Amino acid sequence: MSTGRIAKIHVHHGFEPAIGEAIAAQLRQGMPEREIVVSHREEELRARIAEIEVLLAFRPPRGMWSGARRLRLIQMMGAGVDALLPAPDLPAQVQITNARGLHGAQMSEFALAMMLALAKRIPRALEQQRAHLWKLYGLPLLGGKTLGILGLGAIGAAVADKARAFGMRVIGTQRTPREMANVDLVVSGPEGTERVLRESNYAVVLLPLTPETRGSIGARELDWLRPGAFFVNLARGGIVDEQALLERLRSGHLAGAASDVFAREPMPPDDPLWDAPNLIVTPHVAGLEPEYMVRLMELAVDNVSRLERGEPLRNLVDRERGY
Ligand code: OXD
Repeated sequence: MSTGRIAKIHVHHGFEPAIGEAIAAQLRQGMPEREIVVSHREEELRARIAEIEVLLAFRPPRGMWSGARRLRLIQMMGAGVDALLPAPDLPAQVQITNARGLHGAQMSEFALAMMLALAKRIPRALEQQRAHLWKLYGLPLLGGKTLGILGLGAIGAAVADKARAFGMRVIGTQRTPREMANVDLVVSGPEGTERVLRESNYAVVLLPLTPETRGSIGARELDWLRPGAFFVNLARGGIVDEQALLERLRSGHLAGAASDVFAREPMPPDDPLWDAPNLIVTPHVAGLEPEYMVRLMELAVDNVSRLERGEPLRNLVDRERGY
């Protein structure tokens, strides 16, 4: 493992320049002795790739790593590494770390916010308010209902804790099932997914996007949900078949859904999902909260120091598994 002082840190968000600048500003405070270089455009990053030792990235461009001769660490800015992996051209010595563990608080609040908004029909209330319309409607409970969480990691655990406070029964899937506080049943594999979906009144997807999970929630899986169920995707658009979701919202099989992530981001203005009945669309914001950049900076500072000292890094990603 190569060690040695790292003088420059490179940042590339690849999606939202303001976020790249925000993390760069934090890094300048957290490691004032190092130079922080931001590349907003892909061409800038490509032009610099041979000199980069440490890169903070969210959506790095594909197929540019063979020239990354000095690269030692890619610290991903989010928990997901699907924008980077698989990367067959990435030199073997490059370590990849992600930001897992930083999202539990804000994403669990967001998951509950979406479940409550759907159950309590907040979009309908706002529509009626805009139309000055006074008309009553029924509102299902969360209490006593079953919440199925696909992908019970750190975020799923935080969602389970909050759902339990609402009196929900919580079940979910995990690659290797282990007992979890506030989760009544943890299962794995395709049979586990089927069981969870069949029993759920509310389903929340929190899986990483990997070759294994891509497209894994299609028409068949959505049909396993009980008629009138609510579906929330906070993971990645590529996991869910969007056409199948649209059809099940149009048919009323699903009473409602919320999605923060889409196959195409930013979602083009002509995408039919914008107008899907009972779908709440949010622009990939569930993981953002004001303190996130500070916590991400602290993780990056720690990992750069560990790298210099030749110590094991935090949040190392398994390249084969893709998370
Ligand atoms: C993430 C995200 O991967 O915010 O963390 O999408």
